[in-house]
Amino acid sequence: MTAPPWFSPAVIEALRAARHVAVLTGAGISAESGIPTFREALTGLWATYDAEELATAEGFARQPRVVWQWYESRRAAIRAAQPNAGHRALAALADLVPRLTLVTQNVDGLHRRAGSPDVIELHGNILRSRCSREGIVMEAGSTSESPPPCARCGAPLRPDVVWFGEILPAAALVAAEAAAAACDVFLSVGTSNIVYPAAGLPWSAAARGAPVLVVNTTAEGQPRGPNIHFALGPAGAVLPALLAAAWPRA
Ligand code: BJW
Repeated sequence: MTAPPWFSPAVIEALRAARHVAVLTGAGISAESGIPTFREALTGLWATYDAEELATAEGFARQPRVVWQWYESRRAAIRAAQPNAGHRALAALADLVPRLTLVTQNVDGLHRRAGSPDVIELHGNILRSRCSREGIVMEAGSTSESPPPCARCGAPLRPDVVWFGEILPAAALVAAEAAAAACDVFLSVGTSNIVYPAAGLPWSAAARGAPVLVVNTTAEGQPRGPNIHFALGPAGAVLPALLAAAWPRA
C-alpha cells in the first residue's frame, strides 16, 4: 500500500486562508488519463524524432506530413481520454477558495472537460487548427494524413498550439503572470518546469514569499527555495488528498 502524501502544515494553513490561489499544470496531470507526457509523446513510433523537429514552425515547414501525423496520433489519444481525479480536484478547488486562477501548459482541454471554468491555456489547444499563413482558427475537423488546406487561402492548416520559438497568446500570458504576482499560494502540478515563460511563474510567486507547492512524481529538476514545498506522488492521488487535508469537512 502506498503511504498517503505528506503536506507541509504551512501550505495547508496558507491554502485555508488564501484569497487567491494560482495553479500551473503540465502534462503530468493528464498522465493518469492515459495521455503520454510531452516528452513521453516522443517515444515508440516517434522515438527517432526530437522536439525541435516536431514542435517548431521550421520542423512543420520541412516535414508537414510527419508533424501533422504526430499531432493526429495525439489528438486521437486525447479524444479517447477522460479527465481524472487530479483534474476533478482542481475543478472542485474553484468552489473552495475565493479566487482560483488555473493556468495550463496542456493542449488537451481536459481541465475544461472536468468542469474548470476560465482555464488559461498558455500553449493553445490541439483540438483546434489554424491557417499557417493567416492564422484563422478552426476546429481540427476530420482526420487526415497530411495538413488540409485552409478553406480561405489554401495554405496548410497547422495545430493551434504554441511551438518552440513562438510567442505565447498575449492575454493568456499577461493573466498568468498577474496571477503569479498576486496569489497567496501557488501550486505547480505535473510539469517539468523547464519550458519558459511558463517555468518562470512559480519562481515569480516564490520570490514574493508566496508558498509554492510542487506536485510531481519526482523532485528532480524542480525549483528549490525556502518557501517551495513538495508533495510527491501522482497528481490524481495527491490533489484529492490535498483538498481533504485542507478542508476535511468539504
Ligand atoms: C507527473 C505525473 C503524475 C508524470 N502526476 N506529475 C529562457 C531561457 C531559456 C530558453 C528560453 C527562455 N525563454 C524562451 C526560451 C525558449 C523556449 C524554452 O523554454 N526552451 C526550454 C526547453 C529551455 N521557449 C519558447 O520557445 C516559448 N516561446 C517564447 O518564449 O517566445 C518568446 C521568445 C521566442 C524566441 C526566442 C526567445 C523568446 C514557447 C514555448 C512553447 C512550448 N510548446 C510546447 C509544445 C506545445 C504543443 C504540443 O503539445 O505539441 O508545450 S513544448 C512542451 O513543453 C509543451 C508543454 O506544454 C511544455 C511543458 O512540458 P510539461 O507540461 O512540463 O511536460 P513534460 O513532459 O516536460 O513533464 C511532465 C512532468 O510531469 C514531469 O516533471 C513528470 O515527472 C511529471 N509527471 N506523471 C504528477 N501522474
